[in-house]
Amino acid sequence: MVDLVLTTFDWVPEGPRGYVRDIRVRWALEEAGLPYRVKSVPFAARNAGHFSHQPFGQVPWLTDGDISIFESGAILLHLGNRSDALMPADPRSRGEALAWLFAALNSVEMASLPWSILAFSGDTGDSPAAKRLAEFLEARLRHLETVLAGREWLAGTFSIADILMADVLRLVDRFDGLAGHPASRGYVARATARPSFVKAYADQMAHFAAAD
Ligand SMILES: N[C@@H](CCC(=O)N[C@@H](CS)C(=O)NCC(=O)O)C(=O)O
Repeated sequence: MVDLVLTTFDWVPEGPRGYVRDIRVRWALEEAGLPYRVKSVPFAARNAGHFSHQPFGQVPWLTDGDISIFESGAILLHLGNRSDALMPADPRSRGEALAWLFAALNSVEMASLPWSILAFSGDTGDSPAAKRLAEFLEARLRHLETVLAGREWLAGTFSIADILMADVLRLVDRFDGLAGHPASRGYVARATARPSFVKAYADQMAHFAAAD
């Protein structure tokens, strides 16, 4: 009996394909070797049932039996507690993984997402607001580059912190924001070469293509 059910949209436009956040959950589930099913909700019409699982009408969410969890970070923490493949066992490294998981979301993605939205909409970055956002992100990336130059994975061994950080940086790299940050680029390449990411990516692309 498969208790883990990941819910994502039935379809999204081509632009975000490969970057929809259900990939973080697919990736973690594949790393952990946990069996799961994928369910779809309509992208076009979000109903009350959708909002009862994800209060912002977004995806992903995961159900584990009768537990329903939204927010990709919370979902990965839940899975990290279920599998040693996703979280180091010793308390010191576990603490590091937790800190980097929040850093990925609250220090790096917090800076990268507004920048990515502008890049995605084709903003050339000439306005004062766009320049300010680019500088804000650059400051985060500069410090992260120093960290990543000295280690293979954020908390010693590969963990959910790496899934989140690599996925956040992958979107920055898509718009060439990692130019001048070779260690960060190498980290993204290393993470996305993992068979679990390759499968998660292929599965997401196939899922959305099936609805075209
Ligand atoms: N903080 C949320 C963000 C979720 C999110 O932005 N989901 C996107 C897909 S990647 C979405 O549902 N977008 C549609 C919308 O915002 O209406 C998480 O990490 O789970």
